[in-house]
Amino acid sequence: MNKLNMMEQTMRWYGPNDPVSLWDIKQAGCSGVVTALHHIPNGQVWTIEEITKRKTEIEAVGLTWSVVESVPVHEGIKTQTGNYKEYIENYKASIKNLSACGVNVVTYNFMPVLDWTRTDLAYTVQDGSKALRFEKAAFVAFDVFQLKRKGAEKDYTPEELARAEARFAAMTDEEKTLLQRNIIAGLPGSEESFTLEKFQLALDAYDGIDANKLREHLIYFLKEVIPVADAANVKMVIHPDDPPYSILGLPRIVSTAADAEALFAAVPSLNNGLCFCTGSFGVRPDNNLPAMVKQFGERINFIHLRSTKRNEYGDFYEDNHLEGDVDMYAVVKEFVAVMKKRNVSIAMRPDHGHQMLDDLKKKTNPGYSGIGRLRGLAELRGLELGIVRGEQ
Ligand code: DNO
Repeated sequence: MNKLNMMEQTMRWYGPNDPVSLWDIKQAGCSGVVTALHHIPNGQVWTIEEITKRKTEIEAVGLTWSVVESVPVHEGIKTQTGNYKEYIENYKASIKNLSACGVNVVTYNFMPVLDWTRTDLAYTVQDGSKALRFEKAAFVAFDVFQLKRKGAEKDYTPEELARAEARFAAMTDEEKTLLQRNIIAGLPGSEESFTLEKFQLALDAYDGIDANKLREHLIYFLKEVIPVADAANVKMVIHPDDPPYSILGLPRIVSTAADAEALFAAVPSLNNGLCFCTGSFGVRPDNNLPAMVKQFGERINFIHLRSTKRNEYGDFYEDNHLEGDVDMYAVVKEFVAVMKKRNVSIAMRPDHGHQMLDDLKKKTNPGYSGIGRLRGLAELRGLELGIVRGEQ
């Protein structure tokens, strides 16, 4: 078997404070780690010294720093305000420094204000494990009754508003506080955390920035940084919006195949690539995931494998990796074909996992407990091996 054409198995590691250790990741069977220098403030340069320190730590247990997730894009770059030109220069310097240290895949996203968003971080599923969930009625309740965003009602149907009102009326004060915290206090990996007042200010910064304008800003950023990535042999991969549609009146521009096409048409270099997150894209029934893998195969340089289960109200929860709405078999089969054609191995990580077994007694990073991800990884590696061997 040609090992080169199999996915490189990795897990995200949040650094020295992560309750899941590098040894845990190694014992899960990974060869690589996905991490970031979370202690460096957004917008500042990642120095060679800091990168080397982290890299040495990872290599000490025999793992590789395969992918950076993420070098965050400062809000100033997204809104093109303040010192954004300086932040772009700093971003370029970080790309060069990462390359000098041999770290050549860099993830980022361009979601305004919030990174990934959920309303419930401990949704108990049928087997007693806990999953992350986005409940539309709770989200609308936050927007309309807690944040009291001006004009929010206009973004929802009368049915959605009625459901949100009933949902909010039935919540205890404790539940209301928790809901607000889940949405704005920052999930692991998000580089921002807000109070309600600061949150409104952050939203206000997008007054007058619609999807077209935001896309212009992203393309401007890409035209600046991709030539640097080209020279440094760094693959930039953008993570899709999660959930993949506009929220809180904010534009979101990496939700569909057409969105991705627009970015690649504007900046054709293959280093302008995609982090293919099945859990994010998969929330939309109009995204055909295997077809998207085929279409963007030459630009996908990092893979997040996860499945969600949606209902008719716009809610979704994170299902087991081989269940839910994502046809994981078809997606992995398409990736096997892509890697064979390109003769490469693309890094993947089991994206999120349920809190289960012994982890239910521990404090874990929502979505990033050890055992749930180990279950996901074990299932996914078996799936891939079955496909590859079946095709021999
Ligand atoms: C959530 C993650 C995201 C992702 C960023 C990439 O679990 O997939 O936070 O890291 O959007 O920049």
